[in-house]
Amino acid sequence: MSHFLKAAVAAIALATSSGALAANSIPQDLPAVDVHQAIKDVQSKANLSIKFKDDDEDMWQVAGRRGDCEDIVLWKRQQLMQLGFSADDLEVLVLIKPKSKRAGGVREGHVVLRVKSADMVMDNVERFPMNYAEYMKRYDYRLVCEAVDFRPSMRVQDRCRPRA
Ligand SMILES: [Ca+2]
Repeated sequence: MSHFLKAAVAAIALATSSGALAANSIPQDLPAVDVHQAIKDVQSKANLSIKFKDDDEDMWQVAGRRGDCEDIVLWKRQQLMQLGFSADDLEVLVLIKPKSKRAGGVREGHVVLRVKSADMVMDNVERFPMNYAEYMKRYDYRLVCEAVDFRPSMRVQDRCRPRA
């Protein structure tokens, strides 16, 4: 399926599941794709349904009703893939603040989801997705790597794809 078509199907699936569009009223001509709306909807669904709860062991698992930043990212990634976004379009980014204090010998890091095709970042502390460049600038983050291995317990560096 082409990216365009997948995104269109995703937009329809989301509209249908949220009750905004009855299944029998899907038009024959596909509507203008609103990938941004789909991303926004997943973001707000996560904000409403998942309660932030930190874990000391840095375990990566798809959030249920609770989770921390990486768990919520995995949940959003799963949701977007169910809506037709491709795995290649969804980057799990590990970030760090250059000046953050060390806590227990480890500098405070953060994990966010970037949707490459829309150039948007989804962060659990934000109400809405943000443009990637604006986001990085606002928070003064440094990109550590893109995580590509999501098994529950691993060292961060073992999760990462080397970046060119
Ligand atoms: Ca976790």
